[in-house]
Order: sequence, then C-alpha cells, then structure tokens
Amino acid sequence: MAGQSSAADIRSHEGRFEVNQAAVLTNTVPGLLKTKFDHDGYLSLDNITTAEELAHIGSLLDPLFARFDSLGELAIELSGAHRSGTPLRSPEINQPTALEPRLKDTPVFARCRAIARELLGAPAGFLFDHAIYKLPQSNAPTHWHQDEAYAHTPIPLRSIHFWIPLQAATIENGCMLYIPGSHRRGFIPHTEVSKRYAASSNRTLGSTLALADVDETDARPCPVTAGGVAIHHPLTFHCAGANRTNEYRRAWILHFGAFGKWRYRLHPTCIADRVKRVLLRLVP
Ligand SMILES: O=C(O)CCC(=O)C(=O)O
Repeated sequence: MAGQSSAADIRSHEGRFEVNQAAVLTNTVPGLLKTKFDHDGYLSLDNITTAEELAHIGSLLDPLFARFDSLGELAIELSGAHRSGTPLRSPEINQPTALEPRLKDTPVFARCRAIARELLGAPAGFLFDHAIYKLPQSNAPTHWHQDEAYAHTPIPLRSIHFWIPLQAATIENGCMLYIPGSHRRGFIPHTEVSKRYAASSNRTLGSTLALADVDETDARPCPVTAGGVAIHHPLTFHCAGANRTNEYRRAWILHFGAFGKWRYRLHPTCIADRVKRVLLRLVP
C-alpha cells in the first residue's frame, strides 16, 4: 500500500463511504478505497481520465464499431440476432485492444491497472476488455448479472472490472446499477435470456445470462461523470439501463486480475483442466 489513510480522506455518508477523489488520484488512500470496495462491491471515481483522452479512446473505438459486421466472432449484438445491414441496438466488441492495440497505451489503462493492484492487494495484469455501445433510443437494457457467470475458467475470477463511459453516464442513457454488498453472497446460478450471435451471421456464440428474481429494492444507480469510472467486483449484481436519449451511450470495460494471466497458467486446477482437455481430444 502506497500511503496512510487519514480521516479527511474518507467520510461515512448515510452508512456508505465517500472517498476524496484527489487523494485517490495522488495514490494516498488505497487502504480506504479498498475498505469501501470490499464493503459495497463497487465504487465510482471521478476524474480518472480527461475529456481529451476520452475523445482519443472514442477515435480508436468508433472505427471498430463502424466495421462491426467485419469483426466476426469478436462482435456481438447483445439484444439478439443481427444480420449485416440491419440496425444495431446494443453492439458489443470483445477484445478491442486486440484489434486496436493503441488502447493499451492510454494513461487510463495504466491507471486502472494501478487501482486494481491496490484493490486486489496483489500485482495486477490485464485479462480482458470489451466495449458496449447503446444506440440512441435503443430500448436495450443490460440484464442483472454477475460477471463471474461469463467466466469460462476452472477457478473463480479474482479481478477488478472498470466500466469507463466515453460520455457522462446517467440514468437516462443507461448507467450501471449495483446492489451494494451483493458480491458477498457468492456465485448465484444464472438463466439464459437469449442466444448470442456473431456479427452478420446466425452462428450462436453462447448466451446472454441473467440473475432471476433480483430484489431491486436495494439497487443503486451509479451515474458517472465524463472522465469517471464505475468499478466492480466480479460477483457484484449489476445491470445497465436502456439508452433513452438521442445520443450514443458508449463504454469501454477493462478487467485486471491478480497476477494477470499467470494465475491461470500456473494454478494447479487450471493445469489439470488443460491436461484433461488434451486427453479428451486424444480419446476417440
Ligand atoms: O455497458 C453495459 O450496458 C453493461 C456492462 C456490464 O454489465 C459489464 O461490463 O459487466
């Protein structure tokens, strides 16, 4: 941990924590940041990046969405089947950093990794990213889920997920909503809401999953100012609203995990799983 906590850096407000943003950005209160995150399973920060950098990120992501139909299995329409030339509502591109490596050179990428290190209490490495655009008036909310439901790993995720909107995220345009403390309930089985399809084909690519019967009484909308970020634990119940505005709602999402991909390469359970898969392929 880089510094000592002070009473001035964090204040309790109606039982919830507020963290002094300047202190976070100067890296002086990682302990308090972690306390809040561990308690709620999410937090939001202002000023993690600048308007200029958001414009730069948009200039790298927008061309990918412009050629959405050429991206094959990396491009998915979350609201259902999509054929080339038909309108998109909630397009998602997986691994945009693989398609546009300059995204990894952005200061906000390094800053998220540094925050992940503090929250995990371990060296953090990049695992995955995706970007989700919601078109104006697209009526395509993201269902309640835990990110762990989408992990295809033999061991649970130990990661921190950063949701970076490229404009202010509001209730009207589809900001994230969280259930505070829900990450402490463990993993809950999900149900299939719809199939997912690769861009411009009807080839299925898994399913969109959702938590059934979420009690929304405790749900907290998490609006984020332009330049801010919403951060969550892989078990935190979350969803995002539909975009009911006349502008795009764009978000870039980064996952950093403890020990990065090395955790999966070296963990005995993962090694055993890989050996089992190889053996199963060999057996006729
Ligand atoms: O951007 C969205 O609509 C949802 C994002 C989300 O649920 C996630 O990144 O886990």
